[in-house]
Amino acid sequence: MSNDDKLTRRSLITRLLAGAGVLVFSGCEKLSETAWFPKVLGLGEKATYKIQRLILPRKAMAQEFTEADLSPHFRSNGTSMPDNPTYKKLAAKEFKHYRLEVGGLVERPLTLSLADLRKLPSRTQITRHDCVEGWSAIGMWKGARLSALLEAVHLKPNARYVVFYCADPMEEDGRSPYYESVDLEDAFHPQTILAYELNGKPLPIPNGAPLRLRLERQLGYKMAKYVMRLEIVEDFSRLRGGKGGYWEDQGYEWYAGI
Ligand SMILES: Nc1nc2c(c(=O)[nH]1)N[C@H]1C(S)=C(S)[C@@H](COP(=O)(O)O)O[C@H]1N2
Ligand SMILES: [Mo]
Repeated sequence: MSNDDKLTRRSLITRLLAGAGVLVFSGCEKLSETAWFPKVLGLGEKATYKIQRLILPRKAMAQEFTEADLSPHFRSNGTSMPDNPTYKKLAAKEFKHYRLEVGGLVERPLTLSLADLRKLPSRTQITRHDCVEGWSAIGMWKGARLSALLEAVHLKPNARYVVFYCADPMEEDGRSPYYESVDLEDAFHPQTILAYELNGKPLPIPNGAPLRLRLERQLGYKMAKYVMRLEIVEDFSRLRGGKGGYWEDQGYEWYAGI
């Protein structure tokens, strides 16, 4: 890259930061408003991701609410009952035989029951869920801190992303499940939890029982429900569509920042 190129890029980023700052700090509530931001600027998702990282302090917390703010009903979106015989058997026994598998680039692969997950350090948070389809809901989530789980498995030095594989098949062949991924920075964020409770009760099936990801600084589609397996990877090259998630493979942003 020539010096001129560098200068142009730098001033472009400065201008983007100024513009984005207005969006981020003017209390922009609607996701649709952030959804167009990268598109209007004509930049790819990598730029958006980098800019998000520049604007927001690395450990910025998503807003939290009080019990008075809870939505009377937390709706379900996407799958509300996985069409998967193995899942249905687990559900019939109230997930007593459910096991979360954690593997990939780890020194100590683990298999955890719900009781094991409940023994991990937990966090409870009242947050707003924003779906790209234009609805929001506030719920109280309790779950295991993903950071605690990742510390327990001892990541290998080349570990970069956590991939979440779900129980719901997304194609008629019944084989390709819903899946998602996050980088380690988001994985270790204090509000990133594997939730097993919603509003003080075991997570209902329509909302992802027995375990779903809460990733509060990103959009709803990142928050994998019916999580069965975690795989730690270095890149997405061996994942199905190579883009890091079911919706990403159809063209959605990988970093769905709010
Ligand atoms: N496994 C799985 N996870 C999923 C989905 C899905 O269809 N299957 N839908 C996503 C979308 S688009 C949203 S908005 C939220 C919906 O969560 P809810 O059903 O608890 O409202 O889950 C996300 N995670
Ligand atoms: Mo969504």
